[in-house]
Amino acid sequence: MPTNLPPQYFGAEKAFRLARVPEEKIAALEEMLAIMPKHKGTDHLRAELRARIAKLTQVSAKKTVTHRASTVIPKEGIAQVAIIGLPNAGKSQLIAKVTNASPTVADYPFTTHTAIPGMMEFENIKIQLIDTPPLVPSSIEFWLTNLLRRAEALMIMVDLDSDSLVQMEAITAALGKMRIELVSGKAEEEQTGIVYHKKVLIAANKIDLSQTKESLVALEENFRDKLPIVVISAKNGIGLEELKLKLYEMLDVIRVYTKAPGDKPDFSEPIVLSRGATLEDTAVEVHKDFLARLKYARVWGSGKHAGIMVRRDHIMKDGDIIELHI
Ligand SMILES: Nc1nc2c(ncn2[C@@H]2O[C@H](COP(=O)(O)OP(=O)(O)OP(=O)(O)O)[C@@H](O)[C@H]2O)c(=O)[nH]1
Ligand SMILES: [Mg+2]
Repeated sequence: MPTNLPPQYFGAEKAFRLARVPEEKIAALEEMLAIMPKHKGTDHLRAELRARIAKLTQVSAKKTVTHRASTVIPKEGIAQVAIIGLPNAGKSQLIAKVTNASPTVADYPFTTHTAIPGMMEFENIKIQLIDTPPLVPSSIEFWLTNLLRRAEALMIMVDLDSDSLVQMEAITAALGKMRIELVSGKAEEEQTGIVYHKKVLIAANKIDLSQTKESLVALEENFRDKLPIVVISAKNGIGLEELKLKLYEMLDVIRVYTKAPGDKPDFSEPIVLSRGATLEDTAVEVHKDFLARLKYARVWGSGKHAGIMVRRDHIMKDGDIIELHI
């Protein structure tokens, strides 16, 4: 039976081969396990990976007494976005404001010690945001590295109440050590297993405070041309709608709706696809059997189409409505 492993799997496998210490090996194996599709063809391979993780966990437990936190947060919604930043930047405050989670927000640094997921609603979709501990050398553990590498995108929380460039430098240095490189929204993502490319949105927080202008100007002058920036106050709710929109745009996805013949489409349940997805990709999302069974489809939307028949390689556009005929 074919295993149909996605390309990211081979990236994780390469990371495993390059890993030197048990914790790093475990992180790579867990990543491989999380990426691997679950079906009969992969049963054996998944069991093998679990056995290797169990063995390595014993080795690392003998060496260290620290408790190993669970490393993989199951993905929910259309994408997983990790919020990172230095202590006290307002990461937990943002999560508390825009998601259903309620992490502790406090005026002292190093409040957050674990990853806390929360769901953020935007129009008719949900995006999973993950609160993380501050990104300073003392709190970067393997599980955090693994989490950031697995996330679809990152959000950097900059505290405008202190020097934005110093923060950006510290954050990019920490990411560099994790072999994570930031790319602008448009760049092609390539998961080589040596360098992990991540799209990022910079959230410049605490704009409600009075002494923030200098820090914001410096941030914009240095990063505006390279990365998207949104100015917010997580506490007072300023700029949060724009933040949601920019995050959505950065994910570079489209929404397609299905309808049954003679019916109206259901706009509450979009099929979310990467930009450039074809009719075939859409059909598989609806049901895996549709790849073989699809006879033809009709498409409405994209400006000029009105129920025209399209081929399997037809590129879908945002807002398209399709009727699948099997
Ligand atoms: N004035 C102002 N204060 C904020 C804002 N966002 C967060 N804060 C305050 O900043 C402090 C730190 O907020 P947290 O959300 O706990 O920061 P964090 O980034 O999660 O901090 P760590 O968990 O230590 O990494 C708290 O006192 C918040 O009330 C904001 O938009 N404006
Ligand atoms: Mg926190």
